[in-house]
Amino acid sequence: MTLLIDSLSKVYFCTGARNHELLAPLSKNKLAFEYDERMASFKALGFIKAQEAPVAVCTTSGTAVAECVPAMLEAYYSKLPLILISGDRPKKLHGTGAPQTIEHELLTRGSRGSYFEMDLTEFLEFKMEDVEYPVHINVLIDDTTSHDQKIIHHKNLAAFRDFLQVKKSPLFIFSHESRSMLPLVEKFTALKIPFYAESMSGARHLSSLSSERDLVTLFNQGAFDCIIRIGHTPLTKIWRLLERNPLPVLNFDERGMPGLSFGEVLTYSSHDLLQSPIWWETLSSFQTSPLVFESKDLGPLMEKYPESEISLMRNLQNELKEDDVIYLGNSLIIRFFELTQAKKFLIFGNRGVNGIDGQLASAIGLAEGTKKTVYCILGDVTTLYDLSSMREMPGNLKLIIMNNKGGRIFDMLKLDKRIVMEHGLNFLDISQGFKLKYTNDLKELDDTQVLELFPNQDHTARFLQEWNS
Ligand SMILES: Cc1ncc(C[n+]2csc(CCOP(=O)(O)OP(=O)(O)O)c2C)c(N)n1
Repeated sequence: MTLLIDSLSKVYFCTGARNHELLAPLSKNKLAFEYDERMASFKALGFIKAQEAPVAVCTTSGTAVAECVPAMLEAYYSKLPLILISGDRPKKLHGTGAPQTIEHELLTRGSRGSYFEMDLTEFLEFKMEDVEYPVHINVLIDDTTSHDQKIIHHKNLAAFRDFLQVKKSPLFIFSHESRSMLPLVEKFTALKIPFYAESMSGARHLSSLSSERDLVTLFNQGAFDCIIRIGHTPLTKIWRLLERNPLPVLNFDERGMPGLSFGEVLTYSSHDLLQSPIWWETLSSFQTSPLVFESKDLGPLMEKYPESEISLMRNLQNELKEDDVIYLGNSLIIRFFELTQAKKFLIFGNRGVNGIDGQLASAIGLAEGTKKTVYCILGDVTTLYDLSSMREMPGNLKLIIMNNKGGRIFDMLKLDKRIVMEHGLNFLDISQGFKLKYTNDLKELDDTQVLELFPNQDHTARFLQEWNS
């Protein structure tokens, strides 16, 4: 019996970071690269019909797996040999709210004949014996280090007082919640305690740490002796670093989730904290010294690399007004927006499990629910994923596409070039086909419905290299 990784008539490989480790072993088969899992899994069904042989679709974690369920259902009721291979996060992160971590096993119940869960080594040796099609193989890929820290749930704010009692230099992070966190952060600023507020918190403009770069530098220098996170699972890189270099973490999370494999949790929202005397008393009696560090300024690099994606994002923000409603997509979009944000905006996005699916549709719903203009900023791959939503865009929605010609987050993560899915497409014809007014000139933003910007990849790469050095 041959190994699964050698025996497939075709693999539709859907791009993602979590399943990236599966790319090299699956490369012995005929490969097709895809970004849309729903489409890829239906293509697999067609290929099965033509070849009468098993075909696999390989996906990253999160909603990417859910997108394969329609094709799995069709395969189940048609008895077709479809194989869904999903890359997953390690078991210790399941149920914690860690980024892009959901219960894959639950998703294919009712649409599969067999289910297997295994680690990477077992996957490399897996032989398809006694399986009922369609099959779901979930591969747990562990890139964390092991430590003996635990998850502790507390019931009341006395735990906050106890936690802070022995700490000298905490880092406060305000991430995001189902509502704006601005009221809490506004009051917090008066305490003069250093903090980092992400864009999605609604209070980015107040953040005492102005860039994630400063935050990471300080973290790596050991400037913090603990992290206090308010809101849902943060976007910042610090959060991923913590899984490898654990510090004591206290979370105020309205969902009651640690977002990591360890940490203390209090099920409180920012609204609860705003009204809690213990929270304010504990903070006002806390002595902290100001952080001493040299903050780097973006200005000179923006002048030097005016066509970088970061510079284009800042130019775009200059055109927007305070309190404008912004919808942010993945992946560099939200990072570069946060990097360059100085104004107060009302910011929305889908940060629960970070899927790139349905982003334009969510922005359309947002626009349908408000009288204000919604500025939806998406990457090109994210826009391509949701093209049918362009058919009917409300008049108060402006779609701004940052077309860097592929999923450039994977370039930044230094992953296999093939999963960037570099392309030369633009959105002119499709916009006009849907009768949407199109421009690629930022100055015409007021008078258009689709604005497409084309960053210069070389400028972006050099900018980031110098910024991070
Ligand atoms: C449904 C789903 N499939 C796959 C992914 C993995 N993924 C994260 S970012 C990304 C590419 C996004 O590309 P683009 O929209 O062009 O933004 P850029 O990376 O260039 O900023 C992909 C495929 C995901 N998050 N969600």
